[in-house]
Amino acid sequence: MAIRSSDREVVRSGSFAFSFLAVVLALGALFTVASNDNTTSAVAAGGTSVTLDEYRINPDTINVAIDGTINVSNRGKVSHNLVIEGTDLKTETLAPSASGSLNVKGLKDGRYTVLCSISGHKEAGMHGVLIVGSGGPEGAAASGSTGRNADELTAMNADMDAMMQKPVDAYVGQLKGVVDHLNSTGKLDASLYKANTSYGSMTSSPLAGPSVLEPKVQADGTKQFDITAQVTQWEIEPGKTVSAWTYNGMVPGPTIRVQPGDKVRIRLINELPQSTVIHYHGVDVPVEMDGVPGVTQDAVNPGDTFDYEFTTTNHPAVGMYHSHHHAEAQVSDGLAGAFIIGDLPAEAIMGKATPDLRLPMMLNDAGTIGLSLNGKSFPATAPVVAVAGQWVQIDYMNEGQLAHPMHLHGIPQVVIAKDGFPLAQPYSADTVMVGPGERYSVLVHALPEHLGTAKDGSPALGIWAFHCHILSHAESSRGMFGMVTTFIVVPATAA
Ligand SMILES: [Cu+2]
Repeated sequence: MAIRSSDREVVRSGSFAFSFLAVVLALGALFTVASNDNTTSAVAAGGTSVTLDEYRINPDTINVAIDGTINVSNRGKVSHNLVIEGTDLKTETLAPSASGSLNVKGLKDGRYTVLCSISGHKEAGMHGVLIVGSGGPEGAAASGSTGRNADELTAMNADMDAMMQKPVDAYVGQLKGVVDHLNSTGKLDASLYKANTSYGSMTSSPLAGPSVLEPKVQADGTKQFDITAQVTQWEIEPGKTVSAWTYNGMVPGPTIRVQPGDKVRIRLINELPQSTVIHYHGVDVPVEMDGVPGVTQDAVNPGDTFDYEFTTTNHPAVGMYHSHHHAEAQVSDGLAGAFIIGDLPAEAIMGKATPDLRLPMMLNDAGTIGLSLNGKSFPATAPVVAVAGQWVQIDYMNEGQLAHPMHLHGIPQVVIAKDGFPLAQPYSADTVMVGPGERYSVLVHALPEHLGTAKDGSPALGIWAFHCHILSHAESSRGMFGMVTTFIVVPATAA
């Protein structure tokens, strides 16, 4: 039985899959076009520059003049080379940071395959197309024994598309239980979301963001939060597990939510192999509690415990708690979480005091965690799900080392606060640039007009791509990865 609004079918898995794939494929197409525009190398008199890293040849379409030279640098962490398939032309094996050059003398006008011949690297993604001169007759090779003809290039493109589809399928697979239930009962049951990666110690649904830590309330009313810093195996994307440095076994750490005027004790238990501290970023605390080793306190040694005690201010805050010791590694590897005091004033916009869903979205781009949203890389990222009519507040928190322009397709983001300070004049944007250390709080109003349309004209799920718009943070020659998710609008009848 399908979902019905009076007698109309409003959600069907077919329309779900169709609209989702349409969105994602359109996104993919956009990225592919932009990527080709941006990464096809120019043919310069001084030679063409190519970089190698894990596991890409950049650009993956290389133009070089007849008898020209390709300058190759290894920017990766392991050795690579660049080989022109079917010829004996190749660079020597380049150690990390090493450079070499490759002269294409003797190659005819045409298209060739380039790759890294070190075992496993081609399969991991290190292959590309080399266009010598004009690319040969009819834009394809047919040139000599080494070029690619049009059929071979078409097959290569089909292979690439199939590879890029795999992460999309893995992402969509997480939603199958929710969609099947919608179709059979007409109701949204987010608990049927089946994440394609392990969330370790996290207790709540990934759809609600990092779980909120319950305090131990003491006799004097103090809210005590026990935070154990420890090394945890964390699955970033399906099949890829890294050594993360975590608070309470999850990335980001559990969200700490308190109210203005609360007496708070954060008990840091250090089970890491290094000293650490906690700094309260964007939260007003006495200087002794500010968590800067050697300045406001001694670093907390492995095996030791430290209590941070303060009374929260009488105004809301959108803060973060994170390491301030060897932080370029400790925070990048996962030691960060949201610290939220109260609610931002937004009644004038929403017509009610609090949003239907409030979701911290932690951005990271470095360390063992890498490019990620709330500790996961696409296709492991969780979507944001809202019923038409609902308001969602997203608190972006950038714990990375780069700025990230967070772009939501289709629905405006109303920016209501910067670093937890309410804006006198909230403004709408489709892309919000979030620099390292910054927090932007935005409201997204899901409306019926943001739903999709099924083939029979009835409303279907509206699935909107939601990603960092630095394209190399979201797309690669292997498909979408990193800072990509979706915002899904569900018909109100399903609530
Ligand atoms: Cu980015």
